[in-house]
Amino acid sequence: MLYPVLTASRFVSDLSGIWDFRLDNGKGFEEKWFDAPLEDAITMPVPASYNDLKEGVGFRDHYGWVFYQKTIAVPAYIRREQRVYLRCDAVTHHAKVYLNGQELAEHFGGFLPFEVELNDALKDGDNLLTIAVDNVIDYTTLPVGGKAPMLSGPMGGQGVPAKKQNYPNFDFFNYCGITRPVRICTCPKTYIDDVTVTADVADPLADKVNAVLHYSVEIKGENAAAAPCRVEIFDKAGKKVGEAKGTDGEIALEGVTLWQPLKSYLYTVKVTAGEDVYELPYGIRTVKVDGTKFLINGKSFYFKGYGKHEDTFPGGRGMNMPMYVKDMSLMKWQGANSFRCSHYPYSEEMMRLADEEGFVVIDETTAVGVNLDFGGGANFNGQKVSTFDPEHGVKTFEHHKDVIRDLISRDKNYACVVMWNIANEPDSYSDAAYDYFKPLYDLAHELDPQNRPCTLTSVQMAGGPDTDKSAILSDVICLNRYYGWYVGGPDIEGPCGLLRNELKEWEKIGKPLVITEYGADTVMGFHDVTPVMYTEEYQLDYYKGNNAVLDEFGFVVGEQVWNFADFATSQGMLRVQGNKKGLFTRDRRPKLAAHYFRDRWNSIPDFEYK
Ligand code: GCB
Repeated sequence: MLYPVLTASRFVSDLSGIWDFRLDNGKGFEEKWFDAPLEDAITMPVPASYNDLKEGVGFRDHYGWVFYQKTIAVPAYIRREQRVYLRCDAVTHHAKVYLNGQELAEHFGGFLPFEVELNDALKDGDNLLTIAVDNVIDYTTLPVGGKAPMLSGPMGGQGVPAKKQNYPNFDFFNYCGITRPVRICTCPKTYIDDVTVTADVADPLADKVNAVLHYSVEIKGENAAAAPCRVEIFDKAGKKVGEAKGTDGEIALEGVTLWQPLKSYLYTVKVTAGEDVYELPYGIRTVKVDGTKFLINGKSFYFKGYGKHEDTFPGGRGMNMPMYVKDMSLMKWQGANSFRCSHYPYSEEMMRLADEEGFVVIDETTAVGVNLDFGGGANFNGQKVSTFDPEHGVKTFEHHKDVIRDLISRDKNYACVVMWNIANEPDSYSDAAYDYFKPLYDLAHELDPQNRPCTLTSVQMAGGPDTDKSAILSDVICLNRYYGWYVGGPDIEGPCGLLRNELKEWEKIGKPLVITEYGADTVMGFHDVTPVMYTEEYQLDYYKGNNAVLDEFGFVVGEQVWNFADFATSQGMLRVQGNKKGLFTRDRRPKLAAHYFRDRWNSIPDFEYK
């Protein structure tokens, strides 16, 4: 799905601002709140998660539907001349869209965009737009939530009584609402629906790099078949460097500037189809797994960076442009070159910024919590149930396919995306795991026009290559490991020996490996001469111990710490006002270990480290 941009033929009207809002009291649908202005409405910004924006547990932990409302108007001449649609970038997790009381669309999944045609539903003058949002998560949704009575948490919390609960099977707060922009977009009635570009680079290491761009344009609408199509390529200075005609074709470019990690270069692909014009920023680079190396532009790349979250105060998971820019600046300050979109697709603004700034991104689906084994299990009536148990296990497979499809459709053209992460810490070790995941990897490979590597970030419980099905399926092995924290803490030396032993096993299968999570909770300001868990000294020693082991192995091609910054979670015995594993606090103050990584990463080259 194309990102909405202003061009000579397209208009975008951003509906960000204060909307009317009301929590459902269980009667919202019965009383048709979508049919008339909301009574007793309160104010709510869009985009933002609503949870932390008003006081009280009832508000923060509201579990169920809420209603957002806004009056919109679109001039009649635009409605006559153009296709008018609503684009919701992310509504977490389940949305119903109404215009003047009429239901126009329903969408499942809280982190990917959807569009709603408005032309036929819009009337002259004011129109009442209502978006109802549900945050309930269960065994059919991604992320996965537990709904059963007497649950115990992912971190092994105590049982909670059988009442409706906001109960995620993952370790981040279930922020929800309209978290990314809602826009009214217009385009000609015959319009460019999709653009796909790939590049064949003859030799990325040559003095003069030549490339052939392959493009494909999908045109829809009244005169789609007859619309003449032209594609032009402009360099950064705005000079035209190539062009072609037709909806599918090739454009040869000589002496291209490659998109490189931290040295981004974006061309503009300008598509004209009939009256419609669309412009796509596009970076040319290659990605390849070669033996135990991860090659970008033909050179062996070393991932230095983080698992992140979209998590800030007080907007929760709401789009936060200043923080995106600040985070990228801090990452550069630290000498990092990459991050992972843990545990859901990030906003398109963040992806475009990563493309622009040259960060290398591991792009992740919303499949977190596909594992009923945590802390005894987010399980069925208190009894342990295997994740893929046909009757009582997860029922996420079909939705998982949709998410992969929509993610790749949204992000396929970004140069920053070098790998797809199919799931975070799923049950990749039970017998049924292979049958669940194999078709999903196949689907991602098949759908991605660049056929990038696929992986899943594997949980410690999955064990080594003999038990973990990701060993066969993943092009790059990605491990989340907590040696010296959940395993063996407060000892660091002993657990690091276990890490060494485990890596020796993985080394045998001949694939590159990235440690995609390792970390220790650290409360800013806690200090001790003897490293004690939760102090800044402990976090530092933890990382020094683990890194020394990672440096021993040539096939380890990256280290991504958990986490870039502290973040909000559900409450639990192991969570001190949230997860404190950040190198930075939630308001981006560096802990001791942040300075250590700054030294380390600035002395590790992006390429040919090992
Ligand atoms: C993990 C999860 C991540 C958690 C982290 C932790 O393995 O992937 O979501 O936040 O551990 O801190 O426990």
